[in-house]
Amino acid sequence: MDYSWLSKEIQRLEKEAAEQIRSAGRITAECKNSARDVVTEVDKNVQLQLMAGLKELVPGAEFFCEELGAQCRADDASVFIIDPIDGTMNFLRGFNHSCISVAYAENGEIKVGVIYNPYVDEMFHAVKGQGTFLNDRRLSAGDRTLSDSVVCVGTSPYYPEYWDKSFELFRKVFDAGLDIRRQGSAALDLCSAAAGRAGLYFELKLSLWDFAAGKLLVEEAGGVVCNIEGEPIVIDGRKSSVVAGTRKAVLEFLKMV
Ligand code: LIP
Repeated sequence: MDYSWLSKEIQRLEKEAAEQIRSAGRITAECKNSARDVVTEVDKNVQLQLMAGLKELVPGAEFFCEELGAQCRADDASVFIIDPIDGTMNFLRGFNHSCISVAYAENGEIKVGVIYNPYVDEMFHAVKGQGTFLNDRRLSAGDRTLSDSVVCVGTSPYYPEYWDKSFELFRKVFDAGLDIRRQGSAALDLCSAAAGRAGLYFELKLSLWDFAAGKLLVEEAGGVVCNIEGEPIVIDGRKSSVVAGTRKAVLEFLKMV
């Protein structure tokens, strides 16, 4: 089945919903599990707007979303995986570096990934088997070695048990590569890897909605995505570590882990 039509419709819905991000005035937030883990009314309203539009596109599809309570199984027959605002803290504090991320999966296989950064009007999109695009330009992850790479890193801020290991690895990749970037949006970090801007990205614990769409973008751009053990990531709803980038950089990184 060709999912190009669905990708185009998701792009349309994300651009429409992004108006809420662009026009947000004074933003209030509530803490979820910690002061670091926040959600705003805009997150919730963007999610509601997306769900209403997506339901029309694929009747009967289920939803696995950051701001929903009860979740379906992410590997059900037909599932939209949504992060309404990835980089919520960036949004709340005005860093202008957040995005909307939607993936569509069937039986645990991601078929469509769409990530929109409204601040710079960058629409990253991929349909399985058809390549990755930034707006209308085809992307390649490239084949940089780690020593020739800028590395995006994530701090897993909601999981203190991962902080020591994360910062130990940050120093190792800083020494091995050109520099590191902590941008605050896993989905946009994966877009950076898909576009060849970053040769490597890793984060030791993420939710499925953070990486579902970006995983397809990197893979369709010729990059590789795995967990910190170097294993394939199973799309079943569980949280996971994520390592993504060029094959050379990922293999070099996994050796140092
Ligand atoms: C965030 C990610 C970020 C990660 C945070 C959080 P949110 O997503 O984009 O890279 O470090 O733990 O998952 O919560 O802003 O949608």
